[in-house]
Amino acid sequence: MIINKGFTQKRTSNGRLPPGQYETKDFPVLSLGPTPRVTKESWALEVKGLATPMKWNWKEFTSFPIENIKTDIHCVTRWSKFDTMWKGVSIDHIMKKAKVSNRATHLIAHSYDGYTTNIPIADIMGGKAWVAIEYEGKDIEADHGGPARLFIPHLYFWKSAKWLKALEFVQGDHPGFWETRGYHNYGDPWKEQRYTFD
Ligand SMILES: Nc1nc2c(c(=O)[nH]1)N[C@H]1C(S)=C(S)[C@@H](COP(=O)(O)O)O[C@H]1N2
Ligand SMILES: [Mo]
Repeated sequence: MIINKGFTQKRTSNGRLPPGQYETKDFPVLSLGPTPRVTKESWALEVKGLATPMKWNWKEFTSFPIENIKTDIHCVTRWSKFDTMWKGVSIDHIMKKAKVSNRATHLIAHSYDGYTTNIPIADIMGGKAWVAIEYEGKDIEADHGGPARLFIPHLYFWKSAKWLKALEFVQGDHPGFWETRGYHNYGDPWKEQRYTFD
């Protein structure tokens, strides 16, 4: 067996960084408008569409099983951040609670600032997506989507809707805010799906 050490090392250090990305230790804020004022007291999460309609307040929602997630995140503006730590409720759990119909093919996430984004159901099931309620052991800062944001780390970060208000399960694909304004419909960082025709 031949082990080429240089090659192995290069692969290891690059293996984490998707093409066209650089690593940052900062946590930039990217929002389309001002940060909406959403408190834990005023926050609620609704489930609608092809599911049993549900609405949970903060206390109800945070009584669901909370998972720890440690993973890298990738923003379309080319920064990646390694080993970020989050706590959240899995979308699997939410889908089970709301008895989401198997006719649903996509999720539309709705936010308190009017933002929307679309994700295929396959990308939110099987421990791939959460409603995050903590970042690095603390409440999520308002600018980063607190009290609760969607968290789908295997896709570019614009799919992780901040100030999450509702999860709508639908049949068929309905592009969201950025997806109708030039961003890629799916957004896989490893395939560099940044813009519509990538
Ligand atoms: N509700 C809402 N969610 C949003 C956005 C937004 O403007 N509103 N911006 C998106 C974009 S374009 C990115 S890159 C990430 C940025 O998250 P951050 O500000 O925590 O870094 O949030 C996404 N989620
Ligand atoms: Mo973004």
